[in-house]
Amino acid sequence: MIVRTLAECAKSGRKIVSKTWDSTRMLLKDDNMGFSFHITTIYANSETHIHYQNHLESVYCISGEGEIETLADGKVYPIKPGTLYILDQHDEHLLRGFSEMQMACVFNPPLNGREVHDADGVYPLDGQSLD
Ligand code: 9YT
Repeated sequence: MIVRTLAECAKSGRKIVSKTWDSTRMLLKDDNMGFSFHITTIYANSETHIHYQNHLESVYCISGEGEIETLADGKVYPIKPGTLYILDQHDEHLLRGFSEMQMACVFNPPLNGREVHDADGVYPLDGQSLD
């Protein structure tokens, strides 16, 4: 069994900081679970363009308020504590944080560790690992 805390993970190099978010990757590919698990902070008053063409992701909002817009149809869905959104179609989207949002995220296939979005909002499949 593996036990980790968010504080330990954040201190041990698992926290990746981007322009509009940071994410502590608590469970990664090398744990061999078939998915990765991250605690992500979306910054207040931010907009992030995301398109996970190589991954499926589900995101649960723990705290904060925002919205997600799917670009294919222009639909906008509010996000508040208790909301889970499921990107089952590799949906290209804009994620907006009105206040700071704490999110729990699961990725399949799992991330390696150091991935950040490229110019198209994509993570590569062969991202760099933490070590
Ligand atoms: C919600 C979302 O996708 N935010 C971007 C960061 C991502 N969750 C990650 O890499 O952990």
